Order: sequence, then structure tokens, then C-alpha cells
Amino acid sequence: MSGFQAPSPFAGWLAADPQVAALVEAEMERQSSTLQLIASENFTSPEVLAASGSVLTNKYAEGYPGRRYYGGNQVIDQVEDLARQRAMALFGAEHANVQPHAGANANLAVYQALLEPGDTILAMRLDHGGHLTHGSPASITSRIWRFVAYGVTPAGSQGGGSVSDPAGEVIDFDQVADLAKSEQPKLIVAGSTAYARVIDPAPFREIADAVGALFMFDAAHPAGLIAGGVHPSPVGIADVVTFTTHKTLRGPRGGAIVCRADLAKKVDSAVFPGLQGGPLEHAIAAKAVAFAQASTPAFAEYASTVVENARALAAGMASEGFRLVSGGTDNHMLLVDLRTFDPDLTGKDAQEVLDRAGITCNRNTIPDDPRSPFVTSGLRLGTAAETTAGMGPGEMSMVASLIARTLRRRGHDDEVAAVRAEVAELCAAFPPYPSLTGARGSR
Ligand code: DSN
Repeated sequence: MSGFQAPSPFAGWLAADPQVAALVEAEMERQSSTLQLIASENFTSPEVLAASGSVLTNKYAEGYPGRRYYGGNQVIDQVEDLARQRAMALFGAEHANVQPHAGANANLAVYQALLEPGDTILAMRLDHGGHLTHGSPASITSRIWRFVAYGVTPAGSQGGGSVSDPAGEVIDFDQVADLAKSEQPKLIVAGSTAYARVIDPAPFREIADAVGALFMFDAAHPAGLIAGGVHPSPVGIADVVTFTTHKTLRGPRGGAIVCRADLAKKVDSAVFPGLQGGPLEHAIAAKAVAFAQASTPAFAEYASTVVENARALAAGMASEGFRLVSGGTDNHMLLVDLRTFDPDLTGKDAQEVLDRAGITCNRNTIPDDPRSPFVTSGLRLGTAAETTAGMGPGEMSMVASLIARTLRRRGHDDEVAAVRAEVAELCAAFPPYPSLTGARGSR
């Protein structure tokens, strides 16, 4: 049985376009009846959905509040100012730019604001957890700037002087310091898309200061954990912090930047007109809603449960025979090395069979992965979305055993179908949008 028990309001709003209405309803059903374990996804609130779908989408507003290139922006200026003020209050920042359409744009804008083409940037290796915009050869960033990459300590080593983690695979701060000294970067970037530990901004600041570099913290993944007070805030330590609003922060799809007041003009000019045209004011209104929601005690509790759930899922996976990169997690995600479970099982095959079992996740390289990024030896799992739906540590243990069962019996279609039915039953007890679908749920 699925958690989707009645058509959502979208069906009515889209009645004149049944084809699109059916697709929206089908996606609502997919999200409601299967497990959403992609670490960069979440279920945003009905209020955020409402702002995202509002008439604010109609308005052109190139420029910034009080300095627009088109008329009629009296209300839009208030929307954007509200979002900026709420972002500043949430993170204790001196300045906020809420216009980036995505995290990638936010990063590109910061590089453009602070650097000249050809300048050196020290950032995390993509295959150790970094992001495409941290200098992947496939990203335009690597054609404009010169990237040098740091990585994580070897598995089993002591963690680079940063944390006492005997499992290793934590940011190698000795390497960051050595590379900073030898390469003299103009900018040091912290942040990742596949790293399960706290990223402490303090050692990065020290290293940046020692070589006269600027410091950018890409908080795309932990932004909600920082807002909720369960991870240390880089604001006031890094010169600039970029983040996305749709991952742990649980807002609309989009990006944002907070920075020191003296960098505000450069950052703003880099976003518009440097990189983007008209801002998406409907998304900006939705960001404002999310920033307010993230400043509540309920959100702090949510952030703490996200981490508790990730630890429960990690413990469950470890007891099923999977190796966890870095030995565990401090955040909303875990990086699973499949090789101890089954050396022949690739990330690609695991992702595909889990999809058939109603368990949505993504394959991911693990540090020094012998397989290609398209195939991989790892899986990345995240708890932000299902925590929003109300699941707790008990459900996470069940999820770990459903994953292990599916992968162990992956050649047996009847077993995969049986898991899918159990997944649907579990999801029915935790509908992500009870107020929209009429399902009985926990929020
Ligand atoms: N695609 C995002 C993620 O999954 O982490 C990063 O951009």
C-alpha cells in the first residue's frame, strides 16, 4: 500500500493539462511510496511549494532591491529583502545574496568575484568527495582557474591531525597545509558532496591565513545542519560561504551566498550581471520561507535527528557487512564501500537493483576507487528526506536490512518485488505530504 491516498491539489490546478498533471501526480506517488535516500534531496514544505508556484515567477527583476532595471518591482524588492534579511539572521552573516539559481552558480560567482582567470584554487579532489565546480576537468571552472587538489587520509590511518578517527579517510590537513605552502593558492575551498564527517572551518582558516589566501566554504550539503546548530558554522570564519537551499536546509531548489560586508559589492556584481540575468523571485520567496522555517527550534531538532538517523543507518549497514568510508558518519550521509559485502557488486548495479526495490540512492566513487566514476564501488545514502517524513533510528535499521536483502538476493526478481512491497508499506506509515494527499502522517 502506498502513502499516496488521494490526488494532491496539483491535479486540480493542472486540470487543463492532464498530461502534465498525470506526471506530477506520478512523481508525487513515487516520492511517497519509495524510500528517498539521495543525500542531496529532501521533502520541502507545502509552504515552500506554494511560494515556488506563485505569481512571483512572472516578474523580471534584473538588479537588486532599490536598483532594478525594470519597473514594477515594489513588491519584489520586499520579497528579496525579506529573503536576504532572513538569510543573514539565520547564519549570523553580514551580507547575503539569494539570487544564485543553484549551488554551481554560487561557486562560479564567488570565483569570479574574488579571482582573476588563471589564479590558483586549492579544493577537494572530486574522487575523494569534492564537487564538479571544485575543479573537475569536465567543469568550466577548470578551464578558467588553475586547480590543485587535496584529499583524504588513507583508510586505516590516523586522521591528518584533524580528528581522532582511527578509520582514516578524513580530510588530510597536513596535505592541505603542504599544498597551500607549495602552490600559493589565492583561494582555498572547503566543502564536498560525498564526505560523511564534520568539516571544521578553523584549520582551513589557519592554513589560508598562513599563505595569505582567501577562504570559501561550500556548505551545500551541511547548510541545514549548520542552521540547526549541529555542525560548526563557517560564517565569520570563511570569507565567503556558498550553499544550496534544497538539501539539508529543506527549501526550494536553488543557491545562495553569505559573506563579509566588504565583499558584498564584488559578490553581487559577479552574480548579476556577471553570471545570471533575471533572478527567480518565486524561488527567492520560497528561500525566504525556508530560512524562517530553519530558524525554529523544531528545525534544530530535525537537524539533530537527521544525524542520529544517519548514525543508525550506518550501524545497520556495518552490521550487514558493508564497510563505511571513514568508519561512520557525523552528518546526513554515509558513503558505503560495497567491496566488503560483495567484491563483484558495483555501485551501478547496486543502484539499479535498489531502484527496482523502491530504494532510491546514488552510486558514488569511494576514495581511490578502482572502478570508473560511471561504475564505482560505492553507494551514497542520506537521511535528510526520510527524517522529514518522520522516520527515526528504528526505521533506519529496517532500511539497512532491506538494502542488504535486496543486494544479497539481487538475482531473484521475486525477492526484489517482496522488498518493494515492504518498502511501500514502510513508506505508507511516513507520507511526506499528508496535508496534500490526505494520507495520515507524522507532519
Ligand atoms: N548533485 C549534488 C549532490 O548530489 O551532491 C551536488 O551538486
